[in-house]
Amino acid sequence: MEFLDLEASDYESALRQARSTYGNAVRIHTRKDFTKGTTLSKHKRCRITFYLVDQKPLPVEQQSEKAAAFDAEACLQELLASNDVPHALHASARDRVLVGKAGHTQTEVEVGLLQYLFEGVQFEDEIVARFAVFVGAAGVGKTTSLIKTALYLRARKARKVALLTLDANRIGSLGQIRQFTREFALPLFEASSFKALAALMPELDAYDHVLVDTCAFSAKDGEQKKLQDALLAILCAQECSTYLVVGAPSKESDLSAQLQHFSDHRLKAVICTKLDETSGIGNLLAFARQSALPLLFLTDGRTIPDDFTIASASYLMTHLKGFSLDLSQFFPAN
Ligand SMILES: Nc1nc2c(ncn2[C@@H]2O[C@H](COP(=O)(O)OP(=O)(O)O)[C@@H](O)[C@H]2O)c(=O)[nH]1
Ligand SMILES: [Mg+2]
Repeated sequence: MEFLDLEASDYESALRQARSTYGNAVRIHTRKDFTKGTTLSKHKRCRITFYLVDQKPLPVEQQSEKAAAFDAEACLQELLASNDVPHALHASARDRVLVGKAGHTQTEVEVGLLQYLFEGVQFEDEIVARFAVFVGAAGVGKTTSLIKTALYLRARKARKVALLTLDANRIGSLGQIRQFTREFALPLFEASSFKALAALMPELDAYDHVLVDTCAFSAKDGEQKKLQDALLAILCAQECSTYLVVGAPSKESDLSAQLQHFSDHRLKAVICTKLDETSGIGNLLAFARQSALPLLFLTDGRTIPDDFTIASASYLMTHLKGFSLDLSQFFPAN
């Protein structure tokens, strides 16, 4: 299959341009939103990667044969597989989508599956609490997302934001967050003891939001984990929300294991990273529904601050594969 790229000012324009050249044969593979230009004159761009499906018109008699021969079951199975929907859900998806009558059309199958996939998936678009703690497995993208979130709150919401790391004992991670905060001129506070945290509290009062970076300790790091949990308890006695950061390429069972692992924290919402590295979002949607936690932010690349967006059904739909419908019509872009 050949993939084509096209860049425009936004997703809708890119899609329109692709359609004006290739008609309804266009199927979106991935979408990338980014900004171009210098600090003084930045403008938003969107690059779509798409492929074409065979749209040769059939003679009228073949068209009706084809319509009669449309295999709804096979179509559904293909969509479930190409979007990495967990196998455990295939039977319930089939029951929901193909229920009621024989001879479903392709549109009915696709609309039914969309409804099934997004049913119960909740979204949130704001950080309200003063302390926002990011927890999640090592390497999932907590620190990177923390910086992107801080820049988003500062630039788009005009909030006064500081970063606080409780990960101050590990030289590598401390170096990384110091470098980022220097580069983006964000205030950074470091605390790895009660005394240090207590001393910082009056200064932290000056900020609308303090975003808190943590370290993912395993069971064998018992003492360090206890200390971090105790420091977090001090913050959570204040106005505090905890966000679980997960990676989109993980299987639904691994995502659920992460949820279990961090269940001691009262989780407010999920931030999902690495959408650019996943082959399908079925696992993520299944997890979002099953966890009953809203999705807050999504990231789809390493670039700070560009590869970051507020979670929405319209954005996630651009990561679905194999649909013939124009998915942009289902959920207008934010
Ligand atoms: N491809 C991709 N890489 C990411 C994304 N977010 C973070 N990363 C990379 O993942 C690695 C670990 O990120 P980091 O923020 O240090 O993870 P942490 O250990 O959870 O704090 C780094 O190399 C990041 O550049 C993303 O959305 N997409
Ligand atoms: Mg980190």
